[in-house]
Parts: sequence; C-alpha cells; structure tokens
Amino acid sequence: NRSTTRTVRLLGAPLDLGADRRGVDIGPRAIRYADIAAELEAAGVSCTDFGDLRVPRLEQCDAPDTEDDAKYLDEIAGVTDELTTEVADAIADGDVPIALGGDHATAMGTIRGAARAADIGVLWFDAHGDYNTPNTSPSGNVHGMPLAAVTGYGEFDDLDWTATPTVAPSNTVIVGARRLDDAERLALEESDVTVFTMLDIDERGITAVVEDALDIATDGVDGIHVSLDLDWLDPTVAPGVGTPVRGGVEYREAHAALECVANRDRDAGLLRSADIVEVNPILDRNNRTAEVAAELAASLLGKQIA
Ligand code: EXY
Ligand code: MN
Ligand code: MN
Ligand code: MN
Repeated sequence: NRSTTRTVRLLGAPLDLGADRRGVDIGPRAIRYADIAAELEAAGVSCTDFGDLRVPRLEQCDAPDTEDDAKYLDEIAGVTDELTTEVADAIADGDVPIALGGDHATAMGTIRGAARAADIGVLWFDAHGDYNTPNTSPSGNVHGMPLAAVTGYGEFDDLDWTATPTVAPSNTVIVGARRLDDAERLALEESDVTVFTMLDIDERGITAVVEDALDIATDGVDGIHVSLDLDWLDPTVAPGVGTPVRGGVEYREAHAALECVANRDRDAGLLRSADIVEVNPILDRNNRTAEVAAELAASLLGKQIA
C-alpha cells in the first residue's frame, strides 16, 4: 500500500505525423483546457506539467513518397526518442509520467521510457490493434504500428531498438479491439499478444475482462504501462478522434475499466506510466473528448467515487 502522495508528470506530445487527419497535435492543449490537472488533484495525486515536446511541423518535413510504407518514421523516431528520455527521467524522479498525445505513435516513446527502469506489461485500450508493420500497413500511417514496434514484431528499417522486444508480447494485452486489418489479425493470432475484443466485453462484462487483462499484463513483471486511445470509446461518447469505429465501450465501461486498474495499483503499486492519445479537437464537439480523457485519467489514478 502506498502512503505518500504520488505526483503525475504531464508530458505534452503534440505529435501528428503518425496519422492522416490533421488536428491531433492540438490534443494536449485541449486535454489541459479540460482541466486534467484539477481532475488528477481530485483523485488525490499532485500534478506537474512539463509542457510540450518539440515536434517538427508537418509542413516543414519532406513530403513522403506515395508508396512510403512508414510515413515520417524518421521524424517520429526523433520525437519519441526524446519522449523516451523524458518518461525515464520522470520515473527516476519517482513521478508517474502521463504523455498527452498526439497520435498513438506517441506510445513508442512512453513505453520505451517506462521499460528502461523495470520490466513492464502493457494494457492497450483501443478499437484498433496498432500491430501493423511497415510491410503490412495499408496506410503507411505509423500510429497503426506502435504496438508491433514495442513488442519487437516486424521490420522497422532504421529503428534499431525494435530488433528486440521492449515489452514481452506475453505481457501485452489489447482490450476492446473491433477493427483489425487482415494481416494484422493474422499476425496477432500468431503472436503471444492477448486480444480481448468488444465481443469478449459484451459476453463477460468489462470488469471481468480487465481483471484477466491485468493478470496477464502483470505476470512476472514489476509494473504496467496503460495506453489509452480515445477511439476505444464509442464515437457517441468520444467523437473527437481521427479513426472512429462504432460499437465501442460506453462512458461507464471505460471508467469501470480504469477503476479496476486503479484498484489493482492501490494494492500492488503497479502503474508506472500512461499515455492518453488520439484526441483531435478539430473533429470534437465542445471539447467533449478531451473532457472524457481528463476524467478517465482521474479514474486511472484512483479517484474515489464513494
Ligand atoms: N489499421 C489502420 C492502419 O494501420 O492504417 C488504422 C490504424 C488506426 C490507428 C489508431 C489510432 O489507433
Ligand atoms: Mn491506437
Ligand atoms: Mn485506435
Ligand atoms: Mn495469440
């Protein structure tokens, strides 16, 4: 049990080079305007904000050729390398870093930073698998590839660190998947990554699925990283995302899931880091998706509701 107050360190990652739809680079600001700091303080943690990482503007990058199989990968590698260092520093200082995306390529930095200090498992809350590689990706968009990269699957030319797994596939769990590409689905089946689909959630209920996911992610490791893609939620709840997929989790299910994680964390002190990604204010309505993101962060950090 923890007795001292924890500090969350917010790290803005206004990265939009991994996705096609413009606007996700404004995500960190929108989540701050939704007052994530106050939400976290209501959860009983203190909160410091280290501002935004520098991200090259898309207009200043060389345009990718049409058949580029991983667009802007070099630029993304530069940004996520910096994020890796920031996350590792935060953990070394005893804080819990939360990266505010930005597109989901952000997780290539947060997870690598978290894995520097200790062996970790990963909970990946997403409509998608993000398990494409440059060879399988139908879009060339790197936000569809970070989970493959961190589990050491596939070939990512210049990214040396992908040659070995940053996290063990057997400690990696996707929760809420409902749109996988064909090659991605096959690759996941052949991998040791666990995939819980929306059907699993419908049949068994969100808390049973998340308890199983926690058992798998925490088996034999020291901590976990939570990667929260807002398109995990149903688009009626979180409309401000670039790749919405109908049939996602409801507001209550999302909170229940993160409360399960918080309860386990309260007992075992597992949570090392998180990222909250894919909030696109241009596609949002009245900042609703950023507000949901801020509220979910509070549930993850153990906000007491009764
Ligand atoms: N699977 C598709 C692709 O690789 O292009 C879509 C990926 C969307 C990734 C989103 C953020 O989770
Ligand atoms: Mn994603
Ligand atoms: Mn997604
Ligand atoms: Mn499998």
